[in-house]
Amino acid sequence: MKKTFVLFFVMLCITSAIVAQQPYIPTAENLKNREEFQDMKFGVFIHWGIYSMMADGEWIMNNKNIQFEEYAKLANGFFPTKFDAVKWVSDVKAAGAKYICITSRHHDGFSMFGTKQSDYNIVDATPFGRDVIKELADECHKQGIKLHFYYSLLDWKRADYYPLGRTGKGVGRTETGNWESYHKFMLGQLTELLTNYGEIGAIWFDGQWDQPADFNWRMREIYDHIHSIQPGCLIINNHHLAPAEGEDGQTFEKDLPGQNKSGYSSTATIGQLPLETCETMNNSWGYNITDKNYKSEKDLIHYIVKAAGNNANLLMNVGPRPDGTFPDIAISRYNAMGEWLKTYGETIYGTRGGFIAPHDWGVTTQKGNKLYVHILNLQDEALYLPMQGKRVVTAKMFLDKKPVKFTKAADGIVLQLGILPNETVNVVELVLE
Ligand code: FHN
Repeated sequence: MKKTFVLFFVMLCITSAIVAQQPYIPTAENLKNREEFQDMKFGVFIHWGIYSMMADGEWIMNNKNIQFEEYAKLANGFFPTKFDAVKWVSDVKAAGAKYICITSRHHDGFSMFGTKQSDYNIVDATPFGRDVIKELADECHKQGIKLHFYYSLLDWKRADYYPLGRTGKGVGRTETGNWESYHKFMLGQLTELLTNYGEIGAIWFDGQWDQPADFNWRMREIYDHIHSIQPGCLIINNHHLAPAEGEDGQTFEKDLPGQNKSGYSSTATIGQLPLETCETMNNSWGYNITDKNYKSEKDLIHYIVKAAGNNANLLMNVGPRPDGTFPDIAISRYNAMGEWLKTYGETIYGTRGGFIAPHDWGVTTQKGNKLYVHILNLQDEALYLPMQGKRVVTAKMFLDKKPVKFTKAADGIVLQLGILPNETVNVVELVLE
């Protein structure tokens, strides 16, 4: 009897291991969505939650060691009188962005959508009582903006998020929880997010880094669950690592792919999946009333160009105020990006990183037989381009279509610009044979 049981147990382990190792085969719809995702090039990231009321970023609960029972009372005062999904989506469109990624639940554990898995959510726990995610989803579908959900894997409130991770140690959780219950809670919420809000472009996970590297999050089960509900939904996990089986995209936090200025990306080797870089417009994700350190219009435009030249999308963040409005300065910066994209969108949307690698002077993007040379920083009136055996038929300034002279050089050409480039971005359009 004992022998049979041991044999059964061993077989079960082997079967589970085999099942767990099955390669993920994305559906045709998923592959198509990956292409469309890459074509969109620009998205707006939204960090909004009850933390916005304290106007000091989304980590305030952890940073100030606010006890979770006390923090939860913030929900009683959350009433964003000016929240207007129509205005948000219109602002996003004016920015030239094609998708929104919004925090459905951040590390504080508060759900910004109507969930039946816990009453700690915007519908049940605030006097506002409206499902803002539903209103946003409806408006996104109406205005043709794709919707992605940020979803925190870690939770600073729930007792069943146990073992506790390396953050949120001072928020007063003392109970020892039960991971199975937390896992079920997450699956339940993901089911809701993928059934109650129409087609979802992506689930964007965050927080895996809270647990040790060998911790078993059972991510593959979570990924398969998502794909069983919406096979076309992309899965992106901001784990700061190389992509894992079951994922559909790779994001880099505050870094272009291959860089590690942020310190997050040291082990994030570039994989084969569609790429994205997420960045703050000032230095904060959630609303921070004292953070006026906004990037300039020029820097933001350069960032979208550099992302595209690095074959990545840009996901540029805004932290709405507690009343539900975007800070004025954020709107004005987004508008500037949108204005630039009205003229130069053709050189960004639908492109892929050009075959000429990014340089200090700028980057290239490519679509069909056109190569767009984005000059961002050049101290000369001429520019050498290594053409890797490709023949250039014509070269002209993208803006006014004036021809640009070029001469042949070893393994490439030299563009004779005739002036020092002085636009925010000087784009030369090359037609290749
Ligand atoms: O801790 C979060 C942070 O609050 C924010 O959501 C960013 C967005 O990329 N991700 C985490 C830090 O890696």
